Amino acid sequence: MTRQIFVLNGPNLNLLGQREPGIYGALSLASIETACRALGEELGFQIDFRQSNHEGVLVDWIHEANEKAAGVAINPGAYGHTSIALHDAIRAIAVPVVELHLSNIHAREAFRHKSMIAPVVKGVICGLGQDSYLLALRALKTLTE
Ligand code: CA2
Repeated sequence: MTRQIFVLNGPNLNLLGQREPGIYGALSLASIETACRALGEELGFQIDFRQSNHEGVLVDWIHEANEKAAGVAINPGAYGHTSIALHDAIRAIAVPVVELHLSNIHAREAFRHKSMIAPVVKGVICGLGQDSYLLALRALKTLTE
């Protein structure tokens, strides 16, 4: 059975590969999407990969995931550090959510050490670049079985 998985990306992640390769790697978001689709196929997932710079759009997509998807992998970008709205949205849905970050947020500025959504997700993966996305999908495989 093929399950749909939402892979959601927050603000500024559309800029990946263009700047700050030392922190985020040289890959573009499009190439990460391609890798997610390839692994998704292997795992029996149909990947719905999206990015928005707008907090409310991410909230709407989390609600939509509860209707249409078996699980969510989310890189909330900087909203992960600030957004009570994302916390509440994730808390309100029944499907499993995995938080991920490309960089190791704990090895960076103090303001990145706190995640507002960490208490309401199944697990958090960070610091592994593109592999953070792929490991989140592998975790969702187990979580949705
Ligand atoms: O490490 C991650 O994946 C982050 O979620 C990325 C966010 C950052 O605010 C989080 O603390 C950690 C920022 C994404 C911005 O990406 C850029 C890419 C290229 C140039 C500038 C920003």
